[in-house]
Amino acid sequence: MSKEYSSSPDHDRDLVVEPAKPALKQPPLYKVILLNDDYTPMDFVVRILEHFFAMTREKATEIMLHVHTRGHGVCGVYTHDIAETKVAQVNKFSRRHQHPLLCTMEEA
Ligand code: TYC
Repeated sequence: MSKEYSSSPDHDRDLVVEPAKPALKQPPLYKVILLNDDYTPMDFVVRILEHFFAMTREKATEIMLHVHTRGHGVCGVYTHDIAETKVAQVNKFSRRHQHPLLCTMEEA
């Protein structure tokens, strides 16, 4: 290499070296939310929470009662596609059983 283009310490003085940006970042997370209504039976909501969110009977009952008294509640936090799938599964299952239960999602 010629003298002019060599990277000897003499020629590096004006270079600013930035640290590399991390190549990966955490994906955004979404809360899956259950909404209260006046018609869906309590035991149906408990069944949903057990089946689609792998809750114990006790945890499912606690969340159902929270939704019943407060109007809405979080069933779980997931990446976008998993949250979307859970919402679709719950709403489809509820419609199939002719209940108005609504499930939705929002960024955590
Ligand atoms: N409020 C309903 C009732 O009294 C029960 C219920 C709970 C419905 C939670 C929806 O997300 C819900 N039968």
